Amino acid sequence: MLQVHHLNNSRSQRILWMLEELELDYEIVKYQRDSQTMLAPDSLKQVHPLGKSPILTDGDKTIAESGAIIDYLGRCYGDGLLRPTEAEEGYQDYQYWLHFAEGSMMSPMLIKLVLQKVEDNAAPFFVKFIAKQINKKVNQNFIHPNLTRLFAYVDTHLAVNEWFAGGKLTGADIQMSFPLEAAAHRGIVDKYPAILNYVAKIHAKDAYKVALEKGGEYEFA
Ligand SMILES: N[C@@H](CCC(=O)N[C@@H](CS)C(=O)NCC(=O)O)C(=O)O
Repeated sequence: MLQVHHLNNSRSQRILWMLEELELDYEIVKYQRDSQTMLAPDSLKQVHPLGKSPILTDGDKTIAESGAIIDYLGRCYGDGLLRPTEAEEGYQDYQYWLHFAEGSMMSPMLIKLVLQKVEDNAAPFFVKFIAKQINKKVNQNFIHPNLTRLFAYVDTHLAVNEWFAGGKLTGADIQMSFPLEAAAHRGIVDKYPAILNYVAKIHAKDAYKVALEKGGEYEFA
């Protein structure tokens, strides 16, 4: 039986969506973030040494990294769905966006989030003041220009393509859902109508809704 080691409010929500799209039987093992640190509980390290979610187990196989899990499910269980073959149009785009989500999109978003948390939690006043100045400079010189370029690029792609790869829903869409949902939730893509439409479109899908109900707490939907 396929098992998803699922952390609340996390990237593993997209694995549940993928499994629902493929109409597969699976079991969810739920983990709860620490409310202060937001880290996963140590018990997740017993499943995989890094203790990050998602993790998929399939018999004696343990697979981590959401992109690798999505590709594995498409390859082993897709039966022609959600993963173009090498011969099909869209294969290269599928690979590209599957890697782009974590490889290019998530890093500046995470740096932005971490710096903001450092600023918010800094004390006393003069330390907070310094943290604010550092945050402002890094945002101005690095994060903002990078995110603007990345979002504009994604928005341009979505303005002329219904899905990320090959004209139909693939695992690349599922992988891209998390950074785009997180960005929409934080209000940092309000200037990008194609991204906002896309997020609304995936949220309207039946399989997405079922996954959401099964996964529980997920603040980005
Ligand atoms: N690139 C990895 C990232 C995994 C990751 O960082 N997961 C987060 C959840 S969104 C996590 O487990 N955080 C809890 C922790 O680091 O303890 C993937 O896409 O699977």
